[in-house]
Formats: sequence, structure tokens, C-alpha cells
Amino acid sequence: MTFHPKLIDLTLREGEQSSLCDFSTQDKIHIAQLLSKLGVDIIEMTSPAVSPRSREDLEKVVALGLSSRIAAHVRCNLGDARAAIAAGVDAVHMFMASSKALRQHSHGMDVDEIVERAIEVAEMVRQEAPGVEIRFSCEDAFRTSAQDLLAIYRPLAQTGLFDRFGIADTVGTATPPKVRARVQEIKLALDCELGFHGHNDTGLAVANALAAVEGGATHIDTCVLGIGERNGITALEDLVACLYVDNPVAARSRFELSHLTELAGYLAQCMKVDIPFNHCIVGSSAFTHKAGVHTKAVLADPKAYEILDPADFGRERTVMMAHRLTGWNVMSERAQQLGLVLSKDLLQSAASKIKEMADRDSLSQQDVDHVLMTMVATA
Ligand code: HCA
Ligand code: CU
Repeated sequence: MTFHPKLIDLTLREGEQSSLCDFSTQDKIHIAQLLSKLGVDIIEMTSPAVSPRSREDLEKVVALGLSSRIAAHVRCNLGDARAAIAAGVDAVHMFMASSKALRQHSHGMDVDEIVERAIEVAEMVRQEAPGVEIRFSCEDAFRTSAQDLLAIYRPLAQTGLFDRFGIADTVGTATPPKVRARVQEIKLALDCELGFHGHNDTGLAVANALAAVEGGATHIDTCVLGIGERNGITALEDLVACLYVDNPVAARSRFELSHLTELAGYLAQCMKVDIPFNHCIVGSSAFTHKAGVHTKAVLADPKAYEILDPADFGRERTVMMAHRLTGWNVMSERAQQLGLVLSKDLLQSAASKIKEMADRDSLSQQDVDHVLMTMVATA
């Protein structure tokens, strides 16, 4: 299957809900510019009703005239939606909880009241800003019965007022088979654009996003480095990696892939954290090869152990050799780099020596180079 979901990046909304986030206006502008250069379709920002600076920042990002469209995430009420329109957004993303637990503790409305409210707000948006896209999302859709979800989505779809519906796994309870089935069921009933928003409480956010696409979702919500409430949502880098593996040519033409590294680095700096070393694409070890079996094959043909070409992402491949898992092929590569000529026997002895040394102590590249140079000198 080929995946072509549109990407909605939420770093400036869901991401702002991350415990370590406190974006300045400049941070938001810079992140929005990078997201747009990367090629995300929509950038969702915090509601202008949250605070005066949230409104000003939204207006400033709108004024940049980026190629990504700008959406505001708002509570489903007239005041919040009007504030979003006044800020000049391209899209209003409204949401309301649909599960029993959240209906009770969040807004206290029943299904019919949710429908009434969503229609009232959408009618106002259509009237006051006909060109603005309207999306309505059910929060906590995976702890809501399919019956209740359809009792909300179906009458809304029938009004023709909405451009898209969102299905949110707010608490990260879903699994890929559940997501695929649920999205498929809603897609069949509504036959319209559908977005998926998945939290990562059990580490399934990217798998769930792909399952949503398989089920018929047209849009996926992401955040840079997967940040968000608690431990966050589907990571932008993870999803782009999936799209790239599915169709590298399409991914290269659709995205300016090298901006992913810059985005992750900038965000990590804003949050005063390190990029997790093993994160997809942008982690420090994402393109590092270590064991002798791997390094031998990678030196012969990088595709042997790489499905992502680091060069496409502005990254470089690292082949490690100063450790006990090393092999003589990588010694040969290093000897060539240093302009040394050693026989296969000597390269194998060098590898054995490195293994012995590494069993006693941690080694550096200089230690390897020293062993190779000594081998040549004493040969
Ligand atoms: C939240 C809201 C939300 C909304 C998702 C959406 C969620 O709980 O903060 O608008 O589709 O996870 O339900 O992020
Ligand atoms: Cu969320």
C-alpha cells in the first residue's frame, strides 16, 4: 500500500502542552518557518482564546504568509471560533470530548447537545469566513462506542458544513487493529476526509497513525520529536521515515527532508533537552553501525543495513570500530583512510588486538589508529 496522508503538525499546539515547553514568539515563528519549508500541509496552533500572547503569536505566524496553511485549535464555542477567524487563520480545528468519562468531567453535554453546538459554531464560521476550513474532532474517540461516534459525525456530515472530521486517541489506548477497524467503519459511513490524532502512552502512536491511513484516514497529526501532553503523540520524524520507506521518490519530492534535523535540534534547544539518541532520523545513533557483521556489509553497500539514506536527511553515516564487536573489514577501511597498507593477516591481528584491549577498557578512535600504525611500523 502507498501512503499519502496529509501532515498536520501540532508542535505549536499539542507540543506547547508538553511539560518542558515554553515557546517564545520567536521560537514559534522559527518553528513555523521550518515546518513550512519541510513541507507539512497544515500547522495547527494554540487557540487565540488561551492568552493575549497566544493570539498575537497566531497573528504573527499567519502574517508570515507561509506555504503551509495555518489552523487554530479551539474549543467548540462561538467565542473561540470567532477569535480564530479574527486572527486570519486558514482553518478552524474544533474538538469536543465524546467518551462518557470526559463528557461528564469536561463539558457535561450529551451526544445531541454536542451535535447542536458543533453545527451552531460551523454555521457561524461558514457565514463569517466562508473560505475557512472547518474540522470537528471527537476527543477520546477510542473510549467512545462506534454508535456514539456515528451519532455525532453522521448528522454533522449531513449538514455539508464540515471539511473534515478528526478521530482522537486522546489517552493512547488504541492499537493498530482497533484504529484500522474504527477508521474504516467511520470512513464507510461518512465517505469524507478524516484525520487521526494518536497519543503515545504505549509507544504505538506511529503504528496507530499508519493503521489509520490503511483504514482510510487522509490526515495525520504529528509533533516534532513526538512531544505533547504526557509523553506526546506521533513523531513527525517517525511518520516521515515511514512515508520515505514506503516511497522514497515521493517523499523526496514532497518534503525538504534535510529540515527535519534542524527542526529537531531547534526544538530540543528550546526545551533544553537532548534529542533522544535513538530517535528516528534525527537521533545521534540513527545512522551509526557498530557490529563487525554490519560494518562489513555497510562498507560494501550501505543499503545492506540502511533503509534510510542519511544523505537525504543531511546526516552522515558513522561506522564504529573502537570496540570489542569490531572486525577486520572495518580495520581495512580505516587503514586505507590513513594511507596505510596492511596484509589481511595484519588487519586480522589488528582486529584481535582491538578486541583484547576493548575487553579491558573503553577505546577511542585514536587507540585504533595507534594499533594500525604500530602494526605497519613493526611488520
Ligand atoms: C487534548 C485535546 C486533543 C485534541 C485532538 C484533536 C486530544 O486532550 O488536549 O483536536 O483532534 O488528544 O484529544 O489533543
Ligand atoms: Cu492530543
